[in-house]
Amino acid sequence: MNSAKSSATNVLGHVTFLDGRGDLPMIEVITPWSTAEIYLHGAHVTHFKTNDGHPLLFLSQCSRFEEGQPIRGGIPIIFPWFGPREGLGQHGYARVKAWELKQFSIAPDGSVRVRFRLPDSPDAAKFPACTVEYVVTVSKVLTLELSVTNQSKEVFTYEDCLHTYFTVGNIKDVTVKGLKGASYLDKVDNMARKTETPDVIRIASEVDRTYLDTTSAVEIADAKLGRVIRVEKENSKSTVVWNPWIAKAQQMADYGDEEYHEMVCVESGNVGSNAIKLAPGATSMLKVTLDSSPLR
Ligand code: TA6
Repeated sequence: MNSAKSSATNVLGHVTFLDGRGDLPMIEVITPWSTAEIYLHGAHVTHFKTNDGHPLLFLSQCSRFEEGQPIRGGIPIIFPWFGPREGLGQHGYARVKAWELKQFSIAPDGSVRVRFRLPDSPDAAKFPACTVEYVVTVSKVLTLELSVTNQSKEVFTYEDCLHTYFTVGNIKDVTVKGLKGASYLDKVDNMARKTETPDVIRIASEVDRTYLDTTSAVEIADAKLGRVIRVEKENSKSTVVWNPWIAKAQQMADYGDEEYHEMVCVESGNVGSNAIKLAPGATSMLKVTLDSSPLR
């Protein structure tokens, strides 16, 4: 049972600090338009729902909520590398660290802004010194801003990605639009480089594609839930589309065997050849805005 530790509120917006799943500290946000949940573990947004809509984010029923383990679903923060790295594990260390809550504010209209900072750690010491902050703004839409400042005297080359899991009614009734003409690496075909030719992507098997040099917004049209999810991004040249399908779903202990029917990842960042090369003293910010509207 969640136990409220403290809270702050104004006439329209509310922020409550709770013990979440696994007794990990969690922030519950209520605004006039929406609700959200954010864990300090990984600064991980696990829930966002507008008052008149269906939850936007998929969260596996089998997810772990424990130190050192990533949460399966919501919006994992991938930094400073994407994918596997020799001797260092998968998808960087940011998503399994306890981030520091630096500030939160409730605007007069009731929208809520929460700012986190990634603390130093032995993992971070293997990379050039940097300051990493993450700002989550909850209103009618969900806005995410991941900022990296290079505090070292050398160029810092890193990958970043907001690895967002979206809830869908049935994956077979979903189309993903916005990537036509983009070049991608196909992980289910030995990373073969291909070009997206159809107007929309339909998913009827495992899909794991890293689209490169694309700054386009992406729309997920969901016929069963009757909505379109829009993923807008700034300072992002890569988009990853992933659904594990049957075999991969069965291989993941923290993911239900049948959950592939009800989710799709559309991830926004800068990976591979799009990695960020950050000059000493410079700052780079990845911004993603998530919104949904009725399917016309
Ligand atoms: O973003 C797609 C991907 O790289 C897939 O290949 C799959 O590994 C997925 O990320 C999830 O990775 P994780 O380490 O969270 O199990």
